[in-house]
Amino acid sequence: PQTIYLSDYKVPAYLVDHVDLRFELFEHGARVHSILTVRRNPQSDDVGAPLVLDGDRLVLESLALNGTPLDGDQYEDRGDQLVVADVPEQFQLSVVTWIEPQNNTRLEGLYKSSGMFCTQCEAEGFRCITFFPDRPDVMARFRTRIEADRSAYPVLLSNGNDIDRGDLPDGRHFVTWEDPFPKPCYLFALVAGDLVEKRDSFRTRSGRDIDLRMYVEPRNADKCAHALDSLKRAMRWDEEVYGREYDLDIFMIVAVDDFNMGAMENKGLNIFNSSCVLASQDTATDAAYQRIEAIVAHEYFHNWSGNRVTCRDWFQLSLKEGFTVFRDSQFSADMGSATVKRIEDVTLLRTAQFAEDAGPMAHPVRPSSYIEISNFYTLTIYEKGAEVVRMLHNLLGPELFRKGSDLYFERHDGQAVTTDDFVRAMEDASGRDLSQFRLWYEQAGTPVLTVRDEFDADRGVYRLTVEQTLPDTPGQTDKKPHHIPFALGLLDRRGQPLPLRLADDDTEAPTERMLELTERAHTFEFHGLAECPVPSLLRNFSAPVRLNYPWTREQLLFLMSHDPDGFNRWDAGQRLAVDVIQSLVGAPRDTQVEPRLVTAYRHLICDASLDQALVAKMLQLPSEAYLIELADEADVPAIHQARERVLKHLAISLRDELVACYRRNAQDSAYDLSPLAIARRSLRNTALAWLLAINDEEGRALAVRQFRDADNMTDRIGALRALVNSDYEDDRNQALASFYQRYQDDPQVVEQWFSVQAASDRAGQLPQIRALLTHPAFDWKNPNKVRAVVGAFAGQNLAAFHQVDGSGYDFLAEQVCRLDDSNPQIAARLVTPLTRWRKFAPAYRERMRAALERIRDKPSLSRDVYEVVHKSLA
Ligand code: B3K
Ligand code: ZN
Repeated sequence: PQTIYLSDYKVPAYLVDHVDLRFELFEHGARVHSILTVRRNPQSDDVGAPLVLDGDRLVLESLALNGTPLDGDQYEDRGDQLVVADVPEQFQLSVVTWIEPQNNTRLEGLYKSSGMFCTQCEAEGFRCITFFPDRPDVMARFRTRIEADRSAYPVLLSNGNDIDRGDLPDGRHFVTWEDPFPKPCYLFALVAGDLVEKRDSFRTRSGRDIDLRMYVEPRNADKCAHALDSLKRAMRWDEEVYGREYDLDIFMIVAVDDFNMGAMENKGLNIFNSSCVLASQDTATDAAYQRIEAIVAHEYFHNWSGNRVTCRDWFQLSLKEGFTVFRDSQFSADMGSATVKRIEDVTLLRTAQFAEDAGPMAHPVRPSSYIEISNFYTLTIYEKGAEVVRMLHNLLGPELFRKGSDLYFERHDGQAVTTDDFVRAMEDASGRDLSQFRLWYEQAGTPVLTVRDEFDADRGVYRLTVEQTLPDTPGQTDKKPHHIPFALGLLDRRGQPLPLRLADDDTEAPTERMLELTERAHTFEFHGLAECPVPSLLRNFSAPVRLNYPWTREQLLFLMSHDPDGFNRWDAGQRLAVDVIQSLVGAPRDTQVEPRLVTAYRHLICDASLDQALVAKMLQLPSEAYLIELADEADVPAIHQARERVLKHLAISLRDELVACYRRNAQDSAYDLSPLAIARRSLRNTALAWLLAINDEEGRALAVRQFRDADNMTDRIGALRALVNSDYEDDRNQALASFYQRYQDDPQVVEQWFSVQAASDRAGQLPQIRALLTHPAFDWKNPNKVRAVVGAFAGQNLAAFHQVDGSGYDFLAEQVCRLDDSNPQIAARLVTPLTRWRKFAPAYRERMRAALERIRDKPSLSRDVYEVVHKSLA
């Protein structure tokens, strides 16, 4: 396979102003008629270039230029390209292709999902529908006519406004849609199906009424309210916080069961994975409700950050994704607990993105090459990209940042631009020099900050030295220092914030500062201090870096209860727990568990005056995945055991407190989704999980009762999970059977049922995983089911996956090879755990590598899997 380089970028030789599409949809295939209005690009110096259109698995039925059919010698159909030499300055090209959506298992282009037709065109799916210059800097106006059988497909949707509809012979009908906004073809969408429509409306701040419509299969009609409410909140928020108003008269959301990712921001017609949009109290957990709100907002926000202003090429993907993730995380922070949202984002970043950045697939936020762009929808592009935008927000402050985003949208509306254009708008609006900051887009790898300090009691000066180092990553060494916003505060021994005087005469000093690091090392001096302070560093995680400071356990305990920065309170607790667990890895069985950890957790559980949402997070021990990420050479069973030991020790020591916590947080009012109600559900389910981890009989009774009586999915599945992870085998099996019985007709709940088992080291050992794969509800064609079983096993059930005989790795390799032919995008994602092979102790490492080699040796490997496997082994 060929590598594509950013440095090879050239403006398109031809532009397409208008696309006229007509789809004839049948059960045995679809005919696509396309009329492109094309002209030479005046900006291109490629004079006389042939017209080159992309295509993938298309059957070309006819081709005409300005109405005249072309002979076979006037064009060349190369399979993945259609080349027409000798074209005039301006012309119309008519292309007819035949495709087979019913056989499309890759879920790219036009395909069928539970009886309906739908599309996924980002990044390069439009070329699976018709021949087209499939690149985001070609922006055209689309008109789309869809024709299909009226009774099987009463609903026919595409982007924009419906301008015409009517009947056709043979029980068929058509609807025509017109999108007035020029867009890249990756934003094209089509849906045809027997769907019910839920309507709502939104009045914009300028007084326009927008028609909101959600389309779902009839059985899901009662699961739309949350998405529609979330949408309205997002629309209002984007007006208030970014000054962005919606632009079309209709906004549509469609739910489909078979979808490669979470959702897609097609202009005016967002398509969602059912699991990321459908919710009811009985079927969706709190986490699902929050995920839905965030994703609905994310896709909606793309209407400006992505659609109105789009990417010039796919190397710029983070331009829209990093910015939009930042926007949706600000939104979620505003809708619920801001501290909890930050904790969740940082947990994902530090666990998974840091691991990616330290592994063989590490790449900059703006990559400089790729083989398959689908492989670059990564945590680095999304989450680190969002952190980069957040750092701009930290450096500029909210007002100048808003000035910058206004300028960006105004300057580039209707254009396809680059991350550099984004930074320039921020620069121009703020007057700040961001040239060094741009390195965040170019250099891969997570910077490491090492902090040292000393106190000069005679002078009352506290000296803080911060050094940054940048690890090498594939193809990048000797990196330059980054421009890093570094938020900090200092606390006195009673936990009071101290003024941060950078000079002796600094009288009005603030108690928190956003310092800026630009050199390899900086020393800051804080004056006028009577005692040595405790530093609170990198507050609210002001930059995506690894932070090293020689904290004592004393200091961490102090910060856990005193830091005014909620994020850092949580972080101090995590660092303490990590330290305690790490000190037990491989240690003799009788090594003591730090008694102060128990005291600290007791305080968290018992002090009802604390922010319960934060407490619920602070009680979560660092995950195995995070502990592995922190290890140099991970011994997974030893890490698993050490973590289990700490958890059980806490549960035994705090057994009565946990029972009291459970009872105090029992449901006492109607179900609601306030942050407090969510926190209380989280607390009672944590209490249950811990009690069952130590086979507590009372805990068992509580779990069985909660499982039976719960009026919401968070509690029902919380109890199920606790039982599944316990030694009470009969209760586990009964609960699993009754849960399945109750929800077998709801695919989104069955997914959860699969993943509770696959992620459990009790219910998810290899033979049980294999049994799940042959369960009647399992479906290889449905990515959610594959993720729920294979993904959850390899990504969450780490002790079961990392078997020293390599059987877990061989199992994964087998499933990757099996999926590679039918859905290469999903297959390539599943490889991820194996790509980290260098991280593990030698016996594991070698077997992981062997599994990768087996995948590599599969005949006719997809480009997607090829890239991941070859880069991992390089
Ligand atoms: N833009 C889409 C992702 C498309 C992935 C294509 N393989 C969803 C999103 O980020 O909003
Ligand atoms: Zn996105």
